Amino acid sequence: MFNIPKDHPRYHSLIARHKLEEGLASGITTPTGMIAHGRGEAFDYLLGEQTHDFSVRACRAAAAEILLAKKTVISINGNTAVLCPEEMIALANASGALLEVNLFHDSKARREKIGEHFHARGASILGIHPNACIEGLTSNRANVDSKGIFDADLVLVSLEDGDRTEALVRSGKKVIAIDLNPLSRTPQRADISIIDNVLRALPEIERQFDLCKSHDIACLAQITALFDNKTVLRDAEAAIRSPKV
Ligand code: PTJ
Repeated sequence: MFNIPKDHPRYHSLIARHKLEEGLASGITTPTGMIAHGRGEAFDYLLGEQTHDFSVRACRAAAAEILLAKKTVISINGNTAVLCPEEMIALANASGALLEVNLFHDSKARREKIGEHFHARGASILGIHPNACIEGLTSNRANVDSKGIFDADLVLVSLEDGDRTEALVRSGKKVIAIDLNPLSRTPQRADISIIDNVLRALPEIERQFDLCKSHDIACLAQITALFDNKTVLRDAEAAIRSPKV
């Protein structure tokens, strides 16, 4: 697809850049999404572009929460739509979670393009015609689907701004956040913060879901009760401050 040799040491990183370039050209990704990605790349570099134990712990707790939740929604934005549609669809199919588009730089045209992008991969998504509102949130991210995020008790967000995470938590929902920056407001406010690249985190949640799905409710509840998000954030910051690169 892209002319990058598979043995190139930065193969995955270059593929991700090209996907975003295509997403920008097709109108799915917003121009500022490129800046957000660049910031993420810098943190990923310091993390050695690998999944750490603090991410695995958070993915395990996330899987347990999904199994305990009544309705989980995976939120899609213009970056994740092009970076990892297959990974989001795979997790939704494995776990029964719903997919919903939710954009900061919102437009009907972008929502529809993202809907088509998922439709072409055999998945239907909510949020194309938002008809409900998250209270106390002034950005476009307040516009949600009454059958999706509005009604969910658990929402998985990635590459987010902190405002919506705060508003979702205030409205009584649990939030799982995937973000490479442990100092960002989103992981600081979320219930479960996965400090990892969304491309690695989604398959890891799916792997943990597979391991946890035979557990009974008491065991799942114990996993979530023992999970400590503050320790995850502290461990992630320590790893970034002492990079092994
Ligand atoms: O498509 P839209 O209109 O909804 O807009 C999406 C963006 C990403 C532009 C919007 O949500 C935004 O401006 O995000 P921020 O506030 O820049 O936050 C993005 C966060 O995601 C930062 O903390 C980055 O470090 C982090 N990040 C970037 N790339 C990745 C990432 N985290 C995980 N995996 C990545 N690949």
